[in-house]
Amino acid sequence: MKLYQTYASPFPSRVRLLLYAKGLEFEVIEPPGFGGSTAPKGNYLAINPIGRVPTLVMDDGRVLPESEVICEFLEDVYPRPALRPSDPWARATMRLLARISDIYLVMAFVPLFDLLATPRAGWDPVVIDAAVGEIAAALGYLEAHVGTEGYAVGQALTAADGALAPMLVLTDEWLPETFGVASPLPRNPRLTAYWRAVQTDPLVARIVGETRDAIAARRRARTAAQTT
Ligand SMILES: N[C@@H](CCC(=O)N[C@@H](CS)C(=O)NCC(=O)O)C(=O)O
Repeated sequence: MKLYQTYASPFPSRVRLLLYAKGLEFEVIEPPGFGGSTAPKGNYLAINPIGRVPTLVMDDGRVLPESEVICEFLEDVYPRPALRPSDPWARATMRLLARISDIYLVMAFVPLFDLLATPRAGWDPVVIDAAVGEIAAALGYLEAHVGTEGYAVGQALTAADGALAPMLVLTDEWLPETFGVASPLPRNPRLTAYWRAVQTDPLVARIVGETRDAIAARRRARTAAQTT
């Protein structure tokens, strides 16, 4: 299997969590034109015309984009260890948390990602404040459903943890470091307790560490570009 992806991106990270958990071997390919690079995406668009990461390519050449669909596929084909609860309510909660993250939390970050492509001096505080407000609202939606027993759902790792953990790195670390604003996470006691607890899971810690390292590398690259 090949996974086209970048380490700083939240969507591929949730797929890596499943691949790690299930002990599957895969080759990582980082396509051009991501992470602030203006390089053309080139041949990658022939593999995934959507032009986003991740994309899973099977050994027989079959291509599967979209992180949620990839995770469901991996769960169907490699059911052990299970990262999808068997109880229907727990399973629905897992999907709900991932969906809230994708639709509300990730989308709230988009105006901030867009600012990164522009000089810092021109960053509009109104845009930043509005985005932080949307992020805070999305955290409130997660707060209403996140688990209280150490994981997003119940007492075991599920795909929802792969959706939430990289987004909480962005929320609690990248957002304050990049824009000089307070993290809105502490206003949500359940989510805060979840975030502290889930990082003790070694597989979550692995994708969190990879996300942090990739964000730091991008920050160094951006700083170097601005000072040259
Ligand atoms: N719905 C897609 C979203 C994937 C997505 O938006 N990925 C971002 C990176 S996290 C991306 O590729 N953005 C386009 C770009 O960076 O050029 C999924 O779940 O896989």
